[in-house]
Amino acid sequence: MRPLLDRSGEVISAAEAERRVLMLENPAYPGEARITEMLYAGLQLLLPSETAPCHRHSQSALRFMLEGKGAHTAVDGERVDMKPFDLVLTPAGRWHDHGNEGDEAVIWLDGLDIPIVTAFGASFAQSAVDKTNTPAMRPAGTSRAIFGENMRPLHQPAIRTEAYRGLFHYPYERWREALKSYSRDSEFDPRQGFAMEFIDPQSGKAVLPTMSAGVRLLSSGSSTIPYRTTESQVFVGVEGRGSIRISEMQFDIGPRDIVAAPGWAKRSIVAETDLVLFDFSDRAAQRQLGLWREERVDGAVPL
Ligand code: 1HN
Repeated sequence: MRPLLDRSGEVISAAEAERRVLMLENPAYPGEARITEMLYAGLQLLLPSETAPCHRHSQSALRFMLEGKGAHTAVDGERVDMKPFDLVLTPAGRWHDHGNEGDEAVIWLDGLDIPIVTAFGASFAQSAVDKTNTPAMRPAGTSRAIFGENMRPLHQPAIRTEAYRGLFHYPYERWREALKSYSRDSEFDPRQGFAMEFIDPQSGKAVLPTMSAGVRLLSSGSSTIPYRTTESQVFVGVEGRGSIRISEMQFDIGPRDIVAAPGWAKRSIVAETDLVLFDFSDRAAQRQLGLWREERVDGAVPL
């Protein structure tokens, strides 16, 4: 994808595009901007001094940073600096904009629930009136400082009427430390590896109403057994090398490579070296609708 992204930076500016994103379209759904049945993914490029103007929409989004320094995202006017392999959320209905004040090109993966929102006919979007970026409404890092310590305020204001209050930045250095400690302290899950899910600390549930996100570690030489679930997943390589087998196909994966698995396809992972992967999926949406299933150990389909 890298040469195509470089080329996109030459042919269109972020301002012209609103968002300069190469959509990762699954050839099974031509023209539909889907990477799986119910997920959208794209690669967004922001060049030095570019901004992506402020807007909001009924789709929820997550950003998984891939490369470059100096970019930020603001959610309802609170900025976070985005570093490689940080997870940043822009929940449905929240104003958000991006900027790159550094001197390097910045690239991240956008994961959105567009096909889900489209299926329900519930798509809405709005530009900020003056198209300028949201003013800084509270100091950078406020949300992490409040919600990043396993605490939540007793007083919970009506969430739609005020600026977003919740965790929306999960830095690489913090989640990597958690994953390391978990893997040292726990038994290897033969179907998932050492896998952890990001949560919304206020509810203990998935980070977004429609999308779940997580990370996993497989140590060098280890592998998982074929496993299937109704959720579709988009995997992103973070550290190390290995491969992901989906049904009868095998894909190599290394840092920043992206592999998509459709729902109910068998997945297994092989780690050639210590392998760290990020993934996001539609598990949260399926759980809310009572649809999520996984194959039982005996191979039976649970209804
Ligand atoms: C969007 O708002 C972003 O905010 C990226 O960076 C990709 C694709 C479709 C609809 C909205 C962004 C998007 C998007």
